[in-house]
Amino acid sequence: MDQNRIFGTALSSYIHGSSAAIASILESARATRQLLEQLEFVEPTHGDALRVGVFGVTGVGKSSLCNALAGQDLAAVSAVAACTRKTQDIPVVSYPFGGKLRAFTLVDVPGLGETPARDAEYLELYKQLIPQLDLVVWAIKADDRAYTIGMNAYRTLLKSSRCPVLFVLTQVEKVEPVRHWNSLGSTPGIRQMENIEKKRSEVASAFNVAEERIVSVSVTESYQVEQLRYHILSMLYEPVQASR
Ligand SMILES: Nc1nc2c(ncn2[C@@H]2O[C@H](COP(=O)(O)OP(=O)(O)OP(=O)(O)O)[C@@H](O)[C@H]2O)c(=O)[nH]1
Ligand SMILES: [Mg+2]
Repeated sequence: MDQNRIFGTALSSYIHGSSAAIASILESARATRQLLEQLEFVEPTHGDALRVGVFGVTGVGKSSLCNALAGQDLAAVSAVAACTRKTQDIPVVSYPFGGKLRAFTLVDVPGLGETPARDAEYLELYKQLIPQLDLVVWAIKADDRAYTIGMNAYRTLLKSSRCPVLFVLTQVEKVEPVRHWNSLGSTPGIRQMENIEKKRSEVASAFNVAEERIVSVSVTESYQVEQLRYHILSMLYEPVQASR
């Protein structure tokens, strides 16, 4: 489904003549296909209870992302105030291509940046959690450009940690020009896609991570949520060896 959308957007950019957008959309489709091809997994490398922490600044949509990935509204969400106050385990089960059950647990946590006192408390909470995690999903709101809190926390907690990190740009339908969002296909418009790609590269350089480790998602538009789930699975489970 996501792939069809991507090709739909690529076709539309072809019609409207934006070669940079075509290139980035096709690259995104190629990356998706590569991920999908890896979806026959061998056993987990990290034991049975795979745990994925969802970290980031308050309001970026961590709890909403957890609910979307789990396919159930298990975590409370707020449109107006910092919401999550305690960690919450959220189970996710998946049968990639009708194959073997693949499961992991998302750990939803309170967000950073509310007050200095809360930050101290929550940073300590993140720090205690990291040794129990197999992966951290670090969420950044796509239309946010104030990185200080997130960057400091990431550097302090994870830069030298062995825990892998996957970055997620959330709420990408809010990237300008907002009115270009393609509601019919639920995909970004061409100019939005160009700006999302620029944002990915900016975040890659700010946080010093590879662009391939940054996935863009919109929960309200169900855009690339499936792709994110596959990306998480591919980082948790070893792909089958080419010789098998
Ligand atoms: N437009 C839009 N809004 C979203 C999206 N994802 C989440 N939101 C909204 O963003 C607001 C904050 O979402 P939460 O999931 O509570 O954010 P959070 O990061 O868990 O916040 P804390 O628990 O305070 O750390 C809510 O109003 C959500 O409905 C999205 O993809 N698009
Ligand atoms: Mg929350």
